[in-house]
Amino acid sequence: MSVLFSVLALGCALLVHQAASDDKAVSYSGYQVWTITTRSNEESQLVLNLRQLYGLDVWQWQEFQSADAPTDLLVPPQLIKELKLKLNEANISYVVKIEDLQSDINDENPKANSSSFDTKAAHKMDWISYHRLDDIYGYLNYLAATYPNLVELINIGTSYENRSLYLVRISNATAPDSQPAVWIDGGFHAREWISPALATYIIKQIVEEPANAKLLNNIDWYIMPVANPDGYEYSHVRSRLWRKTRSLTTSARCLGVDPNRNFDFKWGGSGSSSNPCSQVFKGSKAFSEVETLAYSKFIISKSKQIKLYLTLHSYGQKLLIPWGYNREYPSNFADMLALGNCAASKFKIFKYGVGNKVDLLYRAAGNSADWAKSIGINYVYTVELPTRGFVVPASNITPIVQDFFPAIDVFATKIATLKV
Ligand code: 0X9
Ligand code: ZN
Repeated sequence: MSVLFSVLALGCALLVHQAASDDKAVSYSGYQVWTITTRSNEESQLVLNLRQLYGLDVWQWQEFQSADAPTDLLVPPQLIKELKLKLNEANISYVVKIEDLQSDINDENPKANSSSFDTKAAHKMDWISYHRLDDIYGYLNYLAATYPNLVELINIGTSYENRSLYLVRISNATAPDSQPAVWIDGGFHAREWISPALATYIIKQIVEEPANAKLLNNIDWYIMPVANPDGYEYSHVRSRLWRKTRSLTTSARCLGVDPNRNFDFKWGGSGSSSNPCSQVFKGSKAFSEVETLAYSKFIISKSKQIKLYLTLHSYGQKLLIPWGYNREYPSNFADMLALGNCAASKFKIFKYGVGNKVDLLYRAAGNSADWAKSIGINYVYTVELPTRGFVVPASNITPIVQDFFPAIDVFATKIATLKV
């Protein structure tokens, strides 16, 4: 018991997270990811305390699931021995899911575009490698130039580090804003590279695959593949596990805000932190981040049209339904669940869990999906894509995005029937 108390007293103090020096990428050599499976609430509590004591980055966990739900933890090399000892003492079992994170990072992406070294190509996008922001924006530009009657490139503002915030509108409507619309975003969390890959794949399928032309019947699409471009670039060049934005905070050591805790609905509640060093730092106020503010302003400007909101994250293989600030359910929860289940029934390779966010995950006040629901969007989902961590080989992209795409058809069929 006394151990438990001293651990609790320390609270969420130190964060064992490496800072990137100015010019070099952070190395995760010797870092491991462990999956810990507890068998009772007491064991779960102990793991929670260890997380806080050592400031461990938790990759995946569940707050209210049955006691045996697994937790994925990133374990720095210097803590491996001690943590092993602590878990053994408590008789808690774990498996090493990733032996050496840096070697996974090294093997993640095919080397310098060995795939397409065609300098004459109109764009550099493909779905066999992960792409930098320039390639993604280059592709959006290419589509807008090539299909001017279908694709409009929209700049909704500028990021903290001065990058453009781009999205595309895909529509064949003659009158503007007259049809129901779907919103899709990716790249909220910088390190979740599979999500911009899926968002761009959906764009490609809608725009460039004639077989999907029916998806344009009575629907406008707004798709923003990289909602947090500064973080995304930082995760490519400096620190593969970067999650947040890159703005200055009150702490000189710790930058960035969790964009998915920065929205103006129940902002600052459970599952968010006021510590700038936390991965779930809520920011100095709701919409403190230029990225979330620009995003919210755009969505509000189309809120009468937007009937479906999908925000793409990884990982967990889940379709999550609000609310996420607390264990509560919006009035049309059953309707959202039915549509979510119908969409998920299309997945052939990966079986997704569908349900309320808190039931399936944890509380996360200030998240974007809750906010989207709060401004009146009918169908709102957070998608946790089916990767086995944040770092997975690029060869995983194709099966994941292909398996997902048929769900878009299900959503579209429903949304096309709704009145603006
Ligand atoms: O914590 C998050 O922001 C999301 N998970 S992630 O691993 N992609 O960071 C989940 C947000 C979903 N909402 C709730 N759990 N309430
Ligand atoms: Zn995420």
